[in-house]
Amino acid sequence: MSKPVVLVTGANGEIGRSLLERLHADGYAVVTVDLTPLPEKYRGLCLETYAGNIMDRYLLDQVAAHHEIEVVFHLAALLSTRGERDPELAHQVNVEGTLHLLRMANNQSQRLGRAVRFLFPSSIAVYGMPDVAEKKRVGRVREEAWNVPITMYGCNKLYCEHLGRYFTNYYRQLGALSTAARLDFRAIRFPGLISAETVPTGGTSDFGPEMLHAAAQGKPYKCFVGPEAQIPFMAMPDAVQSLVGLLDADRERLSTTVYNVGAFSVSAGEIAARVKRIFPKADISYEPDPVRAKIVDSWPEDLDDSVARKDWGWKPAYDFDRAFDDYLVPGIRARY
Ligand code: AKB
Repeated sequence: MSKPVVLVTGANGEIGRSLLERLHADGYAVVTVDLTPLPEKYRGLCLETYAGNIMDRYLLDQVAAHHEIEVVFHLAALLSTRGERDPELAHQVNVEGTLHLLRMANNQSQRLGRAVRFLFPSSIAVYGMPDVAEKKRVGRVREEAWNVPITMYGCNKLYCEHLGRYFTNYYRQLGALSTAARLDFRAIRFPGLISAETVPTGGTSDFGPEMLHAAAQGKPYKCFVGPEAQIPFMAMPDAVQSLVGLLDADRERLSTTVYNVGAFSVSAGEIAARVKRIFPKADISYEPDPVRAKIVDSWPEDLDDSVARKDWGWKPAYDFDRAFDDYLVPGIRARY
């Protein structure tokens, strides 16, 4: 039997690289699209790699024509800080790009006569807490609360969650194709992610991974938020596990299309203290950027992921201690 084909966009990014290793190990045939060519190490894990833009509909049609894609992981996006620097571009990439992928996956579902599963990384950026006092008072947020983002990226992610739900349940509900197979959209709202392999670019939760990677390289780090700024974080293996866990979940067990996933919630100061325990010479100082700090303050302190736990058995393997002791420190020491 041939292996199911999985398309991964943004495969050369932070989540993408770790996900490729997992999909390859799980026996999928992986096809990738990314603006930049994949390094040799990752190309070897793929059936085919395309260097190109998700805004290029011709490229996507070509990819779909050559492969019977059964699963899409649409990871390509402009993150929150980058998005504030160029909001129109963020809208194009994050919303129009996602629309292209949804259209492609839906056409593919009709061609195959069954639902293509479409996995979408959403974010804590869809939430908008009015101020730090309210953020502290609320603590863990549920999916349906505080959906008033203050960044273009957050607005884009929230709208794309709705687009995915629409494509899954209502796409062309009045047309001749109203009974044709539709795609099966599943989204995860990620906290800030920390990887031992890669440093993210253009995000606002980047202070966590940047602090650690700078210290490991003996470089000074000026943190763009104050030590008290707190959001939830997750180690990359848990992020990959959550995507694969949701992919594998039976449709009947899913009560919604969008799920929070949590792991641990820590402040910038707690991360800095932890980093200094490992790298005692780490030179970490604080130079808060008022806008980036405000964005972090608008994100919840923690996520209520009880629906994901109940529906598809989500459970993180890494708390703060284990993330550092068993994953980040060994990985980062091997890397630098
Ligand atoms: C960002 O900082 O933009 C992302 C996110 C929280 O989704 N890492």
